[in-house]
Amino acid sequence: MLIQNVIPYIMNKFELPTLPYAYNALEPHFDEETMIIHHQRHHQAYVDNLNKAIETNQSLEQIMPQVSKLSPAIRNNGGGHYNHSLFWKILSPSAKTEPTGKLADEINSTFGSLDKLKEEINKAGVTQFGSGWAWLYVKYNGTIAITATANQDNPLMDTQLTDRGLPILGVDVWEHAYYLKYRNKRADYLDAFWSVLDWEAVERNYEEALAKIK
Ligand code: MN3
Repeated sequence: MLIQNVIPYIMNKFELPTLPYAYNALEPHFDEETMIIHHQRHHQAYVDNLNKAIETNQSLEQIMPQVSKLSPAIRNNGGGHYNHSLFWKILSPSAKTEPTGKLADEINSTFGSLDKLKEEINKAGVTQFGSGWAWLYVKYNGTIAITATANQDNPLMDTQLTDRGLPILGVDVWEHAYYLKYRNKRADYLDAFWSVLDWEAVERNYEEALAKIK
């Protein structure tokens, strides 16, 4: 009996990351109940279903760029695990509210201002039809850009015909991310997102992305 309990555990390569803050830490912007369900049920389900579908020992970063050759279950659940892991890491109850340094300069030269960037990401999120994500990502030429993807796709995936690169900021616009508190008002949820987005984490992602494409 024991071995049957041990083997599935060993085969579970991917694990739900622990949140670096309490479920109620992002109140009142992101409510506790949504955070609990989003993390413990939605993200956990992506992890569990990815573990059932996975056939390789590769990392998520290795899987994403060749996802077109793999099963839809790996695309959907691998994307779900990757996207949510990034999402939790860029949120914080003590969020740094503005970027500084090189990323701030890049945002100003690309979009004109931080407010303009927020406007563009909000627009990408609101106009994404159905479920998906809005992204700020680093293109392989080192510039930054905004896009939106459907379902659990992301700019790393080779299923993306355009807008490919390394995500540094992602905002979940699936209804499960906001419906309990914001009902059908996705725009209000996107406005609230900026209050809990930690620009320090985005800056770290930006530096890491630049180092990877060098
Ligand atoms: Mn989600």
